[in-house]
Amino acid sequence: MTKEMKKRILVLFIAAIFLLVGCSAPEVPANVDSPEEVSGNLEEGIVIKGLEAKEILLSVEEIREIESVSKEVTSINSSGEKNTFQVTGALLEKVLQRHGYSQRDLMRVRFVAGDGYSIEVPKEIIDTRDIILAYEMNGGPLEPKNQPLRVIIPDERAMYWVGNLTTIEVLEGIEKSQINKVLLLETLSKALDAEDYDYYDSVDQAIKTKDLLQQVETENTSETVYLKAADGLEKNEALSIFEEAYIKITGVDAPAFLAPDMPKGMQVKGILYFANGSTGWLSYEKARECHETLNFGDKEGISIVSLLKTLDFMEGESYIFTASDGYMVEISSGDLEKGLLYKDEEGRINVYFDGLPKNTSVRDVLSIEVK
Ligand SMILES: Nc1nc2c(c(=O)[nH]1)N[C@H]1C(S)=C(S)[C@@H](COP(=O)(O)O)O[C@H]1N2
Ligand SMILES: [Mo]
Repeated sequence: MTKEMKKRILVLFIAAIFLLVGCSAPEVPANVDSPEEVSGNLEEGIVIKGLEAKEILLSVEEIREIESVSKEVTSINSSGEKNTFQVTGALLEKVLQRHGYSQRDLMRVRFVAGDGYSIEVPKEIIDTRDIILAYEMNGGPLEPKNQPLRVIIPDERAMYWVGNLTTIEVLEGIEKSQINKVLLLETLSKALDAEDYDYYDSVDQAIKTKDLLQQVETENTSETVYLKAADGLEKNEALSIFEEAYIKITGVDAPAFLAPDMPKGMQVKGILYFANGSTGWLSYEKARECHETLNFGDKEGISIVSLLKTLDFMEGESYIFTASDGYMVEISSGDLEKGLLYKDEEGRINVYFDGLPKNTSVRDVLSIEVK
């Protein structure tokens, strides 16, 4: 068997596995074969998954036959800049209506591209915006990288404008579970192996997301990871994508969610926290940027109460603070407002309760949990 044949069989095998488990399309390794050879007819159309037991296949031709809309549309980029385009395409609503559905019935949708890019569109957008499957832009064909169809959601961020569309995944609605345990990324990182990670011109340190996720018992996990950046960006990422990536913990943009082969637009910089199931992972450094400073004597940090509010943390009668060495303290909810999370000269993150006995201070806090 030639090397080329082996490669080809490997690619087909990987594609078959992903089709079987029905998770979102993986990025095809750039150095193997081109995506067209793997997805075959997908190049000429799209697949809608999750609406019916069977996938709905739609050719671009069929989409072009649907009543078209031509509109001037505006996108917003990450720095708030606006760009205007003229687009022509079909409304997703019309496409869905042909199959007896309506956009408003959908809870969550994930658009998946052939180049490995994908993004989930939140319910608020599904409920309020037109979603156009565009095949023309500014009076001509789409740029080659965006063909054959590009999702256009007028007045929304360009990150939702998925080009090179291959799959529309209709996802089940989820009840966002409340966080009842939060781990401090900075403390946790010290106990985990970090790898060198090339980031533009520097070599930073990154931890496998799997190693972070493994810190909790897996019972309460969900198939989605929620990420919130310090600048306000919120995102849901598929667990299958999240767990194959890294959290870069040093250098510019840290903490950042990324992977060497992940499209840039899917990376999340300056993470405040992320959550899976009822567990959250928090960056103290970013929380410090997002909260007012609280001072007790010479200690300066953030209020535990306001931090837990930011996380929309579950309320309880008492809370357990655990240190990296296993030391544990239980604090009743009435005393929580006396709590300060701060960083000491040695870079450790500690909790201090003003006016409570000294043994309630926890050095090198690893987690906070509702009892
Ligand atoms: N297929 C695909 N679509 C994509 C992306 C991508 O990497 N691949 N990036 C998204 C992001 S994050 C942005 S900001 C815009 C960039 O659009 P532009 O390349 O037209 O400027 O496309 C979005 N759609
Ligand atoms: Mo982007």
